[in-house]
Amino acid sequence: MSRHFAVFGTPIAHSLSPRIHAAFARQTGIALDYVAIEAGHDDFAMHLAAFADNGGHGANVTLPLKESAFALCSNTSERALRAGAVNTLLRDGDGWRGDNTDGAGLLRDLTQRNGLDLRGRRTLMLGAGGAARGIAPTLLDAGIDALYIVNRTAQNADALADLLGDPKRVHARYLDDLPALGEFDLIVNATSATRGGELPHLPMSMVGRRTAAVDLSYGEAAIPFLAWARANRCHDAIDGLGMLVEQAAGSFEVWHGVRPDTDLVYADLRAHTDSLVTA
Ligand code: SKM
Repeated sequence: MSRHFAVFGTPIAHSLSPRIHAAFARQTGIALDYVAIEAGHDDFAMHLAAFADNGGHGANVTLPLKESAFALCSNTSERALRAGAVNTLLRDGDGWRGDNTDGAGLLRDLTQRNGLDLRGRRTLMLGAGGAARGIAPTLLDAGIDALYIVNRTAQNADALADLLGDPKRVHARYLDDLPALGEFDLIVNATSATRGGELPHLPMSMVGRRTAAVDLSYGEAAIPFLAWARANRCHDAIDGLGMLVEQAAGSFEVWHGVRPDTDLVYADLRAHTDSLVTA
């Protein structure tokens, strides 16, 4: 019997999650269907309830719904609780169990696929929304030296810093403070602002000898930040495609108890997105 899965968010038409999960299903011989469902803040709960009524077994949640998803879970994993955000839902009785595989996905991509050692890195994270919340606890656990959170709305940066509860290492700052903050070894763009092609002014003084610049998005959306990283000679410029595949493998494991191999799926997606960007 084929189990039902979906990804919720907006905009969702270009999500690669259906393609990734179909590939994992072929690889593991597990029968499933996985569709993309357009949903915003106003209608997410309604769409999710309809999905559950139709036998929905599990779902991913993306922008801008990760915090709303957290709020409607009947229980959550430890990592979702720390993030206050959920990207993976699993049907649990009459409710949903929430998990978050974003942080582990990013960590795997950076350390295993890209060979980065995160320990001791002075880190800047742009953004304090659902994506930022998912990855911040993992970066701290991976041994980064300090985490500066900078967000257009300073209140959100403060709230995330409070949630993380590590005041010696975590600092919320304003965009205007960037020129005074010195060099960073890791700069993570976790904002969605650059999807609209808008990049805040990022001073060159942030770039040091081994700065790795990482955008959590991929394809067109990652172009402005990665172009800035290359123009300013960052040591590494990494997009979010590898993280996307790894977080999907994490969700797949939560739902099916099997961890799929990600290398071939990543190679397929890389060719696919490169062809779209250069088209
Ligand atoms: O966290 C992931 C989410 O699970 C799926 C997704 C997508 O389909 O684009 C992106 C990320 O937010």
